[in-house]
Amino acid sequence: MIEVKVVALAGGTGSAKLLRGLKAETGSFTVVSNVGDNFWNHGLYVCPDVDIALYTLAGLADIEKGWGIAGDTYNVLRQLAALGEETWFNLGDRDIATHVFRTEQLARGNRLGDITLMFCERLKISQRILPCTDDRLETYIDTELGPMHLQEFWVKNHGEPGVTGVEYRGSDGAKAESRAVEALEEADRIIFCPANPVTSILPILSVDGIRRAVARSKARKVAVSPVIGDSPISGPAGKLMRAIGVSPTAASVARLYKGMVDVILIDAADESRRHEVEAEEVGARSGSILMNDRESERGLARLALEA
Ligand code: FO1
Repeated sequence: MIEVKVVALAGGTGSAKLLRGLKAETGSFTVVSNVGDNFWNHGLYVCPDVDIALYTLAGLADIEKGWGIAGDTYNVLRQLAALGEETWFNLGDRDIATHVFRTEQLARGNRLGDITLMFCERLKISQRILPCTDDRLETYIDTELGPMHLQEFWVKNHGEPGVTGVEYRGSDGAKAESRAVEALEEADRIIFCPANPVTSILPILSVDGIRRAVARSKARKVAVSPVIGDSPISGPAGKLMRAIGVSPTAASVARLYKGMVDVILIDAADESRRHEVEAEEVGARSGSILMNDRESERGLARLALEA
């Protein structure tokens, strides 16, 4: 076991796999989660990136699907459909319990950070998961059909509309979660999990207090590339990176994280392109970054802990 104070910036499926690897390799760490994909659905507050981290570290996640609880059923959703409601967002029955609990706690005046720590305690998770902010911060995609929330773009419209830009609504006034800031400032190592930079990591860094804490921290800062060659490992990263004017390559990821990270882990297949990353004044290490089983998750966690 390697004992260092580790903070992981996380959002989405790739991140969840690395979190599972980190859990196996180092007992305690703090996750600072994206909240830009949070939204209201059927009167419930849904926090997909917080929840995939919770479910993963509680051993409940449907990690291959990338969201929700393994083996969940969809009775509530079917009944909502029978009542004529829109059910394009597949909330499982057990997953709904999470959103009911969270929504009720918010209605009682509790903050998202405190509620997330309550989940950690009640689901017996020994790591800490914190949202980057308690405030409302939402990723909106500017499309040919007009601006739409990330979930409306990705899930309802299958990521199909043409994209012209991305906005992090609310980021200007969003206050960084205080324990997340403290953890970043005290960290020995900050790991940027492999995730779509545009929809998972940049929204976290759009919170001024988080960005400053990362920049100020004396920690070794390591990012895992979510791209191999010219292809993102999963999801809509390619389309969204191109929409903000960068090509989906490890070098572009380096440019987006410049000044924030010391080194990027790139895949061994990209070894010949290492100089492109280094040209962005970011260090590069190569190794096997694809996670297709528990062993490769642990292997990548070790690389991220040692790079
Ligand atoms: N993604 C989908 O592509 N389709 C879904 O129906 C869907 C449901 C869903 C329910 C709960 C949840 O926490 C996440 C869910 N996701 C679904 C994933 C989510 O849309 C995004 O992949 C994340 O927000 C990106 O990190």
